[in-house]
Amino acid sequence: MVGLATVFGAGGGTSSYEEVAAADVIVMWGSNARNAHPIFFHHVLRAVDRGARLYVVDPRRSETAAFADRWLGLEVGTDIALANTIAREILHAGLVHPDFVTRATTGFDEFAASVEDWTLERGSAVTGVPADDIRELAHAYAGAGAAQLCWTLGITEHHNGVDNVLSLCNLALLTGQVGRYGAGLSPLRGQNNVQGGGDMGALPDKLPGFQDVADAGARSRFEREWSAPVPPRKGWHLTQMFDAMERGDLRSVLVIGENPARSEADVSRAVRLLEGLDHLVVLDIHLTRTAELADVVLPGSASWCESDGTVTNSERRVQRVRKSLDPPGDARDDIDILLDLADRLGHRWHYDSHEAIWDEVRRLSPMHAGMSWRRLDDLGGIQWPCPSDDALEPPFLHGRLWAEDPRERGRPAPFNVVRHDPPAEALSDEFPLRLTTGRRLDSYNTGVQSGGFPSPNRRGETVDVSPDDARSLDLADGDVVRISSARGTVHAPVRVDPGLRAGLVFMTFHFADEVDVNQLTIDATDPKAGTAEFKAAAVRIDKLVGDQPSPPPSAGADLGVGEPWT
Ligand SMILES: Nc1nc2c(c(=O)[nH]1)N[C@H]1C(S)=C(S)[C@@H](COP(=O)(O)OP(=O)(O)OC[C@H]3O[C@@H](n4cnc5c(=O)[nH]c(N)nc54)[C@H](O)[C@@H]3O)O[C@H]1N2
Ligand SMILES: Nc1nc2c(c(=O)[nH]1)N[C@H]1C(S)=C(S)[C@@H](COP(=O)(O)OP(=O)(O)OC[C@H]3O[C@@H](n4cnc5c(=O)[nH]c(N)nc54)[C@H](O)[C@@H]3O)O[C@H]1N2
Ligand SMILES: [Mo]
Repeated sequence: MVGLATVFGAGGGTSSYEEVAAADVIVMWGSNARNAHPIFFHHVLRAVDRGARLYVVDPRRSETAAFADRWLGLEVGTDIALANTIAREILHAGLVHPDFVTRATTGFDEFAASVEDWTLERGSAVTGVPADDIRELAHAYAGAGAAQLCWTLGITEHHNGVDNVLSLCNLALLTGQVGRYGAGLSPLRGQNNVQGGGDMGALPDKLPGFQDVADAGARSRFEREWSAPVPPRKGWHLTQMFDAMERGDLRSVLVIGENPARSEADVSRAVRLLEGLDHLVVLDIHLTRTAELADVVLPGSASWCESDGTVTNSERRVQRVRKSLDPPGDARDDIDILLDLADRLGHRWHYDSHEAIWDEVRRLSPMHAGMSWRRLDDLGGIQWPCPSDDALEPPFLHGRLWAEDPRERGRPAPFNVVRHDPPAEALSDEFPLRLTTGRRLDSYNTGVQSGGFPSPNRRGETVDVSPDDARSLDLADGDVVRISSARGTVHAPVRVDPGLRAGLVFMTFHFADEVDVNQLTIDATDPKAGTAEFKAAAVRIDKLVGDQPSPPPSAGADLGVGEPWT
């Protein structure tokens, strides 16, 4: 979102799902949507059924790549090299959209000069992708009537995630594949309401509606409504909070609906810092590993179907959720718990209803102003921006960039020079393998919400290795191995995956209570977005011989698709 905001001024996906289904070329870059965004992927497949070409850029031949016309299997962390090579090919093949570049962008000359070294040969050598495949993608993307470029964590979860995003934005600016029906940039959001969280100001430097805390005018509107001062100082990202704990500047933390004692990179450090806090409070619907470390647990908050409110999805569509079940036992709505907390802290927050809370959002966030609950009901959801009661939803963002009149066009979108920058941790003799981590279809994040009930297809954690590495390390399916990085060690059974290239290893973090994968990951973070490099650590694998620690029960025992997970 930081990258998109830098280029276009707004941190949201540009297109609606309907437009994805209408695109002629779709590039899924570092995104395994078949597993992680199945609803969105359904729209991709509708486009494919209509004859759209699908490209997948992923180091693994992922479940999504299985549907692709072409899979570009690059080395982990070489996305900028690939994007710059594609850009140079577009430039040299005369496929730039000259009108769009002249009218709507800045910094073209400097950018064009910066990619001049990225010949197909060099790009292919650095990324490991055949030159013909790079050329094909460049021509298909630039030549498409409407192309969608979609990405997720394979792009963002790197120490240079923002630069990765900027390198993709450059491709859209070169070719004019943005701001038109069907053409756009779609970063898919992770959790169901993570877009909504950002929209409501759950970012260190933003008030609701992406209004800057540094903007005195915006602050004073909130101060009037709230009768309280709004601090102008930028807050901390999650990763900065852990650094602040280490320095002793952060002593007390309230965690709401997050399990950092499992989900943080270099998690032993995270646990040590959480344990060292003066005061840790956890508000969750489950007793998580993080809750076990807490001084106070506020248990049994109501889950999404047990309360009212809104969620916002990846296409910026705000939809209502309604209470359909009573929460069990003493469980209460999260908002009621927060209102009580505010009360104890000496602030009187009073709302008659959930709708009254939403109406406050509409008064303070211009992009939500036209979304009354009534209209949300009538229309079944509305995309932002929706500034007034009669505003019709815009299907896509940044159409202004195509306007003839420079006043309507507004601020041009800058090209950004970005340089190839390999993963923070280089491979070495001690740690010669590249570990990347990610998701499966049938499990969810740290496993808190998916581990507690049986699923017919779920198998426990495995370490997926390439057939080449299995041969050289003398490993077979089910062999329990020790996986180590400079930070920690875990044990897991091997699964040989023909979709992996030599040197690449894959694990999930879904079974973290049995195999705590984030013991291995590195907390190198992007300075601009604060995102950790979950996608690239250096590890070694040792086969266990003789009397070695037995594998964690669920990890070893239920290897094999089709066996119930208990
Ligand atoms: N079933 C299921 N769905 C989920 C979730 C879940 O846990 N389970 N979690 C949700 C959340 S919070 C999120 S954020 C999303 C995440 O959704 P995705 O980002 O699609 O999920 P991941 O599997 O983490 O990573 C995507 C792909 O990035 C690739 N990758 C790794 N390194 C690189 C690289 O250097 N370059 C490129 N181009 N690709 C790379 C991996 O091989 C992987 O296939 O999913 C959401 N949906
Ligand atoms: N190795 C590795 N680690 C990763 C990643 C990776 O790709 N690889 N991905 C990272 C990413 S993208 C993400 S998003 C994080 C996810 O990391 P977390 O957010 O820490 O993991 P979850 O398991 O999704 O935890 C969500 C918690 O919210 C609680 N919850 C659910 N609904 C409600 C509710 O209505 N109210 C309250 N109060 N609580 C609720 C659940 O019980 C659960 O404990 O993990 C990160 N960690
Ligand atoms: Mo996520």
